[in-house]
Amino acid sequence: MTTPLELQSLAIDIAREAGALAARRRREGVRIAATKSALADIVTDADREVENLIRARLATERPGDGFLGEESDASASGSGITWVVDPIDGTVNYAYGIPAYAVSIAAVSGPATPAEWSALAGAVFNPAVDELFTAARGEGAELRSAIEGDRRLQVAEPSAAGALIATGFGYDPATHAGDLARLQTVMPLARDIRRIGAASLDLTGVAAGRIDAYYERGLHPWDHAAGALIVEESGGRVGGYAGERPSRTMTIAAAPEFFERLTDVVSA
Ligand code: LIP
Repeated sequence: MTTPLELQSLAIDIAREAGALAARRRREGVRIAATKSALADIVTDADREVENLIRARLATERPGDGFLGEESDASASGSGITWVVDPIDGTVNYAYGIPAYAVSIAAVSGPATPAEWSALAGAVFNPAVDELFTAARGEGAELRSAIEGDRRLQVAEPSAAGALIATGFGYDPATHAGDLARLQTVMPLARDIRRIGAASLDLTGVAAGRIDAYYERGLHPWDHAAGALIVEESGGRVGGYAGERPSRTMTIAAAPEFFERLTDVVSA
């Protein structure tokens, strides 16, 4: 039986190789290959190329595992392990040249749905700033950063000044009114709001104590699979509406006490 630490090691190795490819293609110039759910929901040639690299590496290293990625068809697992992959999370940032995008790779066991899976290992790598966030179930989480060095990750409860809260808005303009109304209900808890544009970096920001909390409606499984494990292994909580697992309906992450307060407000 492969251990979480062994799965983490493979996730790290592949995330770094995939991140180097994404950064190289960014330097060469990014081409929008297509739009998906809305005009603003873009996919670049690099998204597809990076996912192909990740998929090929996993097929070689772990041929019996399943795959659930943003840009290609899912494949069922024969081993009980499925890899949940966002090749370039923060695609719009990537296309605009904003250095806030990440390769997000998670290994989960059980059914390949956020409501049922058990995340075992995760790696979120932002090649633009050479920052790697990782976790293995039961082994804690860490940051390996060219900016601030290496450290174990630990969430933090907000100060009396209020919480620094990150959120996001979907690609479909029809969802913006509801998202803005929800933001109005959250603002009394906040000292300020951040909109980073990559769910995996929002989640790892919570794990690192760089932001106090994150919530967003409309995420896909690959957006939160790795980052959610990294938050949990940093002592934080991740969920959906009150008592639910994170899902497309809602994803919430924070330190334990504030998680309860924010979930109550978001769920009201
Ligand atoms: C993005 C998320 C972000 C969300 C965007 C989009 P993508 O994922 O990371 O948090 O606000 O709408 O879903 O499309 O860049 O992989």
